[in-house]
Amino acid sequence: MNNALHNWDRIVIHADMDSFYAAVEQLDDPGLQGHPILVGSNSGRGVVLTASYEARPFGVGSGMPMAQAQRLCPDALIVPPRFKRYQELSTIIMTVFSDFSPIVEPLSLDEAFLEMTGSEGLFGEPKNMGRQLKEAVKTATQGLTVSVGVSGSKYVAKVASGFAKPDGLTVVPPTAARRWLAPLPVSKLWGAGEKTQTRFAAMGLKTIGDVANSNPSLLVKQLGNAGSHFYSLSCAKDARKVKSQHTAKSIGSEHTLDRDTRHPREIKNYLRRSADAVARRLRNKGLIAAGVRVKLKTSEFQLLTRQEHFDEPTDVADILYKKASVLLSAFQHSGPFRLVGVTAFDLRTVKGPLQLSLLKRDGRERRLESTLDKIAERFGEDVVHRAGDPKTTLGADLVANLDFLDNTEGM
Ligand code: TTP
Ligand code: MG
Repeated sequence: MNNALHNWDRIVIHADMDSFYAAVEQLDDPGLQGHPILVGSNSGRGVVLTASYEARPFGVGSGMPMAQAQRLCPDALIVPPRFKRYQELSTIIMTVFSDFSPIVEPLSLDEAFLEMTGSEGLFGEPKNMGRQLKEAVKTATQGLTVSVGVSGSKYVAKVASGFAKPDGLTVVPPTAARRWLAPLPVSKLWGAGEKTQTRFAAMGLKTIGDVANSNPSLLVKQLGNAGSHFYSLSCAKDARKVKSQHTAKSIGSEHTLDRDTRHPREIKNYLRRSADAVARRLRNKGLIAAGVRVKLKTSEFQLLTRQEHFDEPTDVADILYKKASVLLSAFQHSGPFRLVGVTAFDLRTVKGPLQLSLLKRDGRERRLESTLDKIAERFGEDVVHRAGDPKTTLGADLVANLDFLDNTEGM
């Protein structure tokens, strides 16, 4: 890692699954592999959602009326879509992406940008990042291929991912980007629809290089603000950031009691219930928490909180509870209290390499809790109790129970 890397101020990946719906159908039914297939409804006015790569040489593709596609490619098998299954695989793919970067911007079910700047230490040079990502997607999905573009901006990475489909890997170093774009047609300029393409043609501009070498003020005159946008893109200038999806900042569960209490044992029972609920929701969302906060409200409605970080993030209720119990003894106020709550904060996704050791260490407790999750999912939370669960002794005292997920707070 090496001199070549000095030219990379930024590293952006664009990843796009190959003929996604069709590839999923071929994955699940090996009988379809190697055959031209069209995913879509066979009914009179159905359209093709996507065509497998075996069908594409016949000129069929997304959006085409099914009847027309059948005429062009009579051997193609028509497969009705199974959206739930595509969603399932999309979740797997997006999880893989989040193993590679904390900043992932999904564009659709099968496509996302990944901000990879600064991750050379983990994945090596840009080409290696792309290779490893492709491999990880294939392994996680048991066979699907993704095409990957790696460059120094979103725009060039996006064009690059489409350059060598299917199963492509195209790396365009930022210093070579302008040269690399130059021979491509103006239709590859992001946002250039048919109308704009006609305008470019009228100006005698056929390739992206033609646009880059043209007079920018003339472009603005002809195309308005869009003119300067296209000019920047043609020069491989695109400073847009990869915008990661919003994730919850905290997950909490609290209980308002109908009889105020000052007994630590009673309060701890509520902490235990809240910790169980919070941990279950963390696991459902594939998140781990780096910190936990205990919240108490006094009879006079005074709100008190204590919080602390863990050595390592967790989604294990027992660990949340033990830390919450320690925090409880740090409160100066002796009650009585009318509300008890536990909140997990500083949340991260569970799948990063950092977490492997943690999951192993807490393996037994996690497995137990995951089993409880499944039982709760099937039969309702109320059937799941640990020994000493407050439900059995305090159930009647419980009047309100609020589980929340907060996207806004910054505590
Ligand atoms: P795309 O990524 O545009 O196409 P694709 O993955 O099928 O093929 P490529 O290898 O060229 O990327 O879209 C992803 C999925 O979205 C696609 O498999 C089907 C669905 N889709 C529609 O339902 N309607 C459409 O018009 C398009 C373009 C896609
Ligand atoms: Mg795709």
